[in-house]
Amino acid sequence: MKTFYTADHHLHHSGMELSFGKIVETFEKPERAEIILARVKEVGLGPVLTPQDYEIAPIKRIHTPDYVDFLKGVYEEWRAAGRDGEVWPYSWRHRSMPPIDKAPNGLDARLSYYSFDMAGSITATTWQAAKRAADTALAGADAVLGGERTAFSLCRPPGHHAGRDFFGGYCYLNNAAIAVQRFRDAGRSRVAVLDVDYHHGNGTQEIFYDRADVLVASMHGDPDFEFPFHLGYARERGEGAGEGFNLNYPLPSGTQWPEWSAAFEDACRRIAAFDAQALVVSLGVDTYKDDPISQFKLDSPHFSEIGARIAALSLPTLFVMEGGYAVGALGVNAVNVLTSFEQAG
Ligand code: OKP
Ligand code: ZN
Repeated sequence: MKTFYTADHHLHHSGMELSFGKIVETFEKPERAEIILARVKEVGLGPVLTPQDYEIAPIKRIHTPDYVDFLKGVYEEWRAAGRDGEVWPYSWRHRSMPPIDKAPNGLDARLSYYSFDMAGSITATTWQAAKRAADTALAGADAVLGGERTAFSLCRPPGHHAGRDFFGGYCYLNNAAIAVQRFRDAGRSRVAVLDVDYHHGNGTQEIFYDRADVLVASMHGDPDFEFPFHLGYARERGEGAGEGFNLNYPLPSGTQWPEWSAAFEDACRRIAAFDAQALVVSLGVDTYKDDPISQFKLDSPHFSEIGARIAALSLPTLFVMEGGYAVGALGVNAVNVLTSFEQAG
């Protein structure tokens, strides 16, 4: 299996985050990608390749032009306003306030408009890193389109919380969604997304919610207690033409393998019935028992089972890296999915 990776991910590093009342080193740190890369090399998964520069067009197939311009330029605006440090939003539209239909003018107001939380900041080079993560996803999609059975896009920062015009949850560009659209634009008529990250992929859901050509299935911590909250309930099944093409499996805190794998099995069967021509896996391994920000109880061998079950779908499959914060086991867990997928070939 080819791995796509670029050291440009180092260009994004929010120094800190606010976690349960304490300012701590961010969990979404550059070391994460290096640990996974080291494990890819250790097991000899296959060649590690640098993605080309795809420029902006494939990103604008998913994200709005105004959002892309904002993300590219906001750090310079921040500096021009006489501020240093990192760009942080800090306040959002509450349900007691009217819905917003266009971007406000002020810098902080626009920061609020184009985000939903302050999990991560925007640094001087965040745009470049996010852009290269999107390139990494696109290169993986192109490898699969070129005839590879599978590929691994070792993206960082992750993407599944980013929507058409917003960042949040450590995510800036939705790498998996950008790859999905690449498959669609190359003529694959139906594409499935299987999001196994611990958190609900609210961005991916929003992007494809009204579309019947992309089936999105996600197992995650119930939004009644877990981030990103408010979205990810089972009742959200898609709208308009997309009705029935969004599948959520919210699960309780403490979920173990039997319950997780039952939901996963149901999702796999629904994907098989969808008759997809490509599969994009949003590969988060923060379902691991020792993950510092998550509440599920999967163990390292379970990630091998996940890979084998995905292989049994017999679909051209792109793995796009999302979350996973237990740095001690992160490489093993992520690569367990990939090696078992290959062995189950
Ligand atoms: C991104 B991905 C801990 C709260 C963390 C943000 C979680 C983002 C997860 N202090 N909140 O889905 O792994
Ligand atoms: Zn996650």
